[in-house]
Amino acid sequence: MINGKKVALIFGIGGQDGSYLAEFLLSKGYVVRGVVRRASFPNTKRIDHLDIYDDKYGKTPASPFYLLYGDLADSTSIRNILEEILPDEVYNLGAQSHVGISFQNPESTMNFNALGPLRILEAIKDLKLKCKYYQASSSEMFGISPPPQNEDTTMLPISPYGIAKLAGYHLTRMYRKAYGIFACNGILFNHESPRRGLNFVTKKITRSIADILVGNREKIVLGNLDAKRDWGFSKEYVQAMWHILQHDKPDDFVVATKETHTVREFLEEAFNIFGLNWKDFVEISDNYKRPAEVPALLGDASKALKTLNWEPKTKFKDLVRLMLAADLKEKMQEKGIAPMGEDKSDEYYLDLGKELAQKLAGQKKEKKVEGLLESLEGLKKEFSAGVIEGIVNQLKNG
Ligand code: NAP
Ligand code: F7E
Repeated sequence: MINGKKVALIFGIGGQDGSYLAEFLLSKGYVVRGVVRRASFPNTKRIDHLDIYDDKYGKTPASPFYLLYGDLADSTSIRNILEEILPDEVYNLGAQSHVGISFQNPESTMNFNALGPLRILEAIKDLKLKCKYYQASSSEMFGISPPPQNEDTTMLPISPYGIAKLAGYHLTRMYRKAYGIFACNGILFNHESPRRGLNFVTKKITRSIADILVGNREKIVLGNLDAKRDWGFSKEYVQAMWHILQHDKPDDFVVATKETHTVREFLEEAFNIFGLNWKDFVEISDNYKRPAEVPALLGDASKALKTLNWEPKTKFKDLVRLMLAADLKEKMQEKGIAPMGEDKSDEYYLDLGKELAQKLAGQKKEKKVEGLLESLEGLKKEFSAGVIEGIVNQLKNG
């Protein structure tokens, strides 16, 4: 505690969830400290707006917010930070979070995602800290177990990411049971937002549609469209993380919307808003297919609803719209199509997008007609050349 305020320490604060969680905890009056790793190019874009505190207070106990350098692969940094900050709540959101890439980088994924939580928990134990611990566990741990999935579903992961997360999940439970640490798992199903990393499928789709509509690109290249995912809104899911640590006893909770859709349905929903057919814009490449794939996720979050009184409000259709509006806003402002500033509604950008889509459909039609006319010209030439050749041959043969 600092001046009667709870202190939260967030690993992975620069990520999608970390940035929303930091804002949420600050709004609740917490003192927030975040761990970022050194990068050769800024990795704090999502939290730079919180720098206001740095200018005012510096890295002093009085500061509501500041960042420290650390790495989940570096036990020394983790221990030093825990000892210096003496947090009331630790949120471990740091991870190599891309499932596809975990097949290419399995060792570092295991290091950060499995040994990372081990290093934090071991330090909490050794330092005899009285803090609560949140572990960012994942629906990817369910693997090939058929839906719906809840806290009692067998976990059969099939990716290095899922296996590493399952180790983190069990370590969290083990430190709870063996050492009495208030350690909890949030088993979160996919959750997205305008701040989602660019190479996750939802963001890749909404960002590409915005790019297509403003004329930056023509196609989206994707992998498997048949996988089913339960997609929620990150800004709401970080609130569930907090509720999990406020419960009177440490426990594990599924956090999900109880709605599932294929990637194809996401495409349909998004393109339909603009009256466009996704098939005209999507190409499939094996480059984006995984060696093994979780086929279907559908979370049953009844326990969180009953115990924590937590419920998601933003469902699939709203999520698609809010992500599209955010990407359209950014791309339209970049291109000078929409005015700068924050005061326009999502509908404003979606409506502008519909106008651009109509133009695009008109251009596509024109191009198609031009193409057809060109082919007709070609045919005409070939046909007359053929006829002429026939006549010449007939003349030659008497
Ligand atoms: P994200 O945007 O990829 O954020 C992950 C964060 O972890 C980034 O700030 C990253 O820093 C940091 N990080 C990676 N390796 C690190 C290391 N070695 N040391 C210190 N920090 C490191 O992921 P997210 O969507 O916010 O997800 C948050 C957590 O929830 C992750 O653990 C993820 O696996 C888990 N999760 C996510 C979902 C989902 O659908 N979003 C669902 C279930 C569970 P850099 O910017 O430097 O890379
Ligand atoms: O893929 C398919 C892909 O990478 C979703 C992470 O937050 O949620 C996330 O993992 C689906 C998969 O998310 C492309 O094969 C098709 O079936 O957006 P994603 P994910 O793998 O479900 C879990 C719960 C986490 O814990 C993770 O941290 O979409 N897909 N084409 C594609 N996926 C990507 N990324 N790119 C494509 O081009």
